[in-house]
Amino acid sequence: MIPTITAFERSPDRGRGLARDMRVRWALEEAGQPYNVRLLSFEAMKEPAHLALHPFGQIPTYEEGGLVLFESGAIVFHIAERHAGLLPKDANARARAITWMFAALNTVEPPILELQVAKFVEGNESWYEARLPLAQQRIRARLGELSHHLGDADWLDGEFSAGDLMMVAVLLRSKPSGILDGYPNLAAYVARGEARPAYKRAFAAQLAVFTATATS
Ligand code: GTB
Repeated sequence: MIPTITAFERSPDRGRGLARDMRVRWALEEAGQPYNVRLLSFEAMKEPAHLALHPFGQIPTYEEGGLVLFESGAIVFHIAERHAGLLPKDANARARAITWMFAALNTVEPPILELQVAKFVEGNESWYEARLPLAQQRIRARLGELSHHLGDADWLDGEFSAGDLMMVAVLLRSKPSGILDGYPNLAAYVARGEARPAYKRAFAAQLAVFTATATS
């Protein structure tokens, strides 16, 4: 059964791989699984047909036979559990890889997201500029700790895993602000993720959507 995922018809990031369908596409590519994509406008995401799949009216979703999932972390975990290549066989190593998925989503992503949301939603507020240094400081604290942990290793815990996939996807969101450049080992870690053939295929697929819809 070929799964169907949802993605932005016209992504606000202009197809630079920052929307959350990218991590699902990447996981499917790592697993060697074909997939279909249903593109949604912002209006369609809030209509009953999509709300029946995603209670918060967002992308991505994942449909496979009778199974419907939302939340990029849950979807990547589902893919990683069912296909080889994203989770180690050893039970303890597997648990650690899953821990890194949670760390990416629950500990590293929130401060990165806070800065992005501030820019998009609060950029015109009088207090916007005053709030930036603290928001940036919170990101630097997390990246500093992560950088210390990674050291000169290629991946967070041995072989590449779904934990790295999720961490790289999250760190990519700190790239446009320039903050990632302050941590050369993390920048190199992200570059290693981006260099993976599966990442490149996923990136090209979501960029092709933007290119096609921008010119149509
Ligand atoms: N926790 C959920 C998950 O991980 O799946 C969050 C899902 C989510 O935030 N989806 C966003 C969405 O559907 C798209 S990815 N937003 C529409 C809405 O909530 O109405 C977030 C995103 C959007 C744009 C950029 N960008 O332009 O750089 C990056 C990320």
